Amino acid sequence: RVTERTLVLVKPDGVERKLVGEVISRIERKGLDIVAMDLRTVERDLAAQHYAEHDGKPFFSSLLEFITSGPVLAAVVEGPRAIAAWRQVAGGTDPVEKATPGSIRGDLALETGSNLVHGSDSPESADREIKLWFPSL
Ligand code: DAT
Ligand code: MG
Repeated sequence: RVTERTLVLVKPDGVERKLVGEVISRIERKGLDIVAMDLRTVERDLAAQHYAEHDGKPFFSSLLEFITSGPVLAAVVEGPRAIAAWRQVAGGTDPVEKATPGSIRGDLALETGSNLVHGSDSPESADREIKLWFPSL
């Protein structure tokens, strides 16, 4: 499969800090296409399903607290190798230790718990997350 889709989120810290335009700009500058986009406040149930792989980890409850704390921008983004391409643009999970300069997290975030953006980590995750967030697609 040449063309992939991935789920992108601008998390509540990114919306609060008015970085939605910055993130959209980086999606576009990378050459990726925006297929769907929606600003919404996340219910706890959706948050728990979205982050189900982290259920039981020490940071799980604070993660749910954080992701439901304000509006998020959710988008489906498409292009060749979109999943890896977006993970590269976003940067590694820890904005200081893992995210490279030039990435969103590397440039603009400081803490793992508030690292601005999400991107699906595999084709299976992308399918699952897109169905969860955009069931009509
Ligand atoms: P990513 O968002 O890069 O896919 P992940 O799926 O491992 O990272 O974790 C999801 C989110 O959970 C991550 O963006 C921030 C939070 N998180 C992960 N590990 C954490 C940790 N050790 N302490 C606090 N928050 C953490
Ligand atoms: Mg992840």
